[in-house]
Amino acid sequence: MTARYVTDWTGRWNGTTTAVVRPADTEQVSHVIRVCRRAGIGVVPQGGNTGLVGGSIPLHGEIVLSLARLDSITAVDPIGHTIAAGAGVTVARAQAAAREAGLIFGVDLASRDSATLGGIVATNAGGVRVIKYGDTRAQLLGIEAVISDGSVLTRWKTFTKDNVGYHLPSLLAGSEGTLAVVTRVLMKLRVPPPHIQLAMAGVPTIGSALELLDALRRSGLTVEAAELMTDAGIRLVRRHRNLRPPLVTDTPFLLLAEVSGPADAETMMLETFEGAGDLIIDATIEHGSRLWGYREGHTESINASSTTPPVKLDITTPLAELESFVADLTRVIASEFPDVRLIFFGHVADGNVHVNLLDVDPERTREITGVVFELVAAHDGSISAEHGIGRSKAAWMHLARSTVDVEVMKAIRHSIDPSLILNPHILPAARPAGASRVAGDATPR
Ligand code: 2HG
Ligand code: ZN
Repeated sequence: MTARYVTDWTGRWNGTTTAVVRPADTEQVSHVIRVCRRAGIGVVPQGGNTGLVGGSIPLHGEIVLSLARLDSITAVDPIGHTIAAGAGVTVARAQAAAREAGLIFGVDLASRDSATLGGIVATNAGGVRVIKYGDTRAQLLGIEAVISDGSVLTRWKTFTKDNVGYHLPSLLAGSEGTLAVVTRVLMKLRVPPPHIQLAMAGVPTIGSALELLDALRRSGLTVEAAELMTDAGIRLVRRHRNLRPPLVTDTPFLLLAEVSGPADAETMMLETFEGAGDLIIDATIEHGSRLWGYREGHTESINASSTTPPVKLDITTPLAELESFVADLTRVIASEFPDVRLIFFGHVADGNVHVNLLDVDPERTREITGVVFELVAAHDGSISAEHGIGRSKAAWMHLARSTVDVEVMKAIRHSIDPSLILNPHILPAARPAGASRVAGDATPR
């Protein structure tokens, strides 16, 4: 009965729980939190369970608090461009509601049919539209959330200009369920861009992909999305989804670019490509979404192909470091882990690469993760671009945050959740104040 709540999508994170609680509204969420706090029981909030870092899995027997039933869209404002909805509403439903009002929702990601608004806020999810609209935090105007004593925090203004003290919605965004349980969200909607154009360009190097992207940005077109893929990744997706090659010529790297602009956007894109000379080996410019299938098929194809649960590390480097980071990564994996297959892809304009390691001996997961993260740090990058820290990256926080930074985070957490009830084993925490020891207890590891 509880199986789908205690295992993540990749099969890498498996937990146990004594109970999955599915409250119907904010009041019931508050009641559950009060009971758990009194009993000293840890609670793992869960949305669509599409996270990739083990952040919503009860790895220490915690109670699972599913927000799936908080699934109503209460308002879409076609003039003020906002949507108000429960935490359990999926991204796909928010997108459809926005479309009905002639608008768009600023977050898009392949897991849109399962990922929920509460989940994307709690993890500050990224996705393919960050280049245009920013991350989930940038879409968030207001929030309703239950804190660890059961009280309800509501910050709910339909406008951006509201400079009264700390911006708590921003603090909760990306807190991975450790500061409060998100129950409702108020988010921005956007005006759809005119004339969308999609292209796939086969390029010889990562450097040429970046130069081409720069040329598109300077051409007067607006880049809506820019995704980097490799020949190896495309082959995997083609096999899994039975697709023909996207281009006539095989190329080492591929750049999927979605742009918008005036009525002659297609001509502008064509001219930019023609002016790009040696940066491009082969390209196709299309209407429709067919080309997105090659990109969106990556995660599922990798999962299906790897003989062990894939090790998924989503990282960022400065754009200037991206090419040398990938070169170092490729060399180190080939020499130290010759049996491991490396597939990377990602949101290239943000410097965000999804490093996927296939066929990793589970005994060596920690070792290979450390090797990749040390390289990321050496290239001045971030160990978590968009998926969060969860369980999978907790041991490497020091590579990304200073001691003072971590202590400030702990102090904030301790002041809001002194008994350490909320997702107790995620992110660093100070010692809980007098917590009792029960299933899913609040002892930090
Ligand atoms: C994406 O961009 C997601 O598709 C998943 O962030 C990335 O599977 C991955 O590694
Ligand atoms: Zn991503």
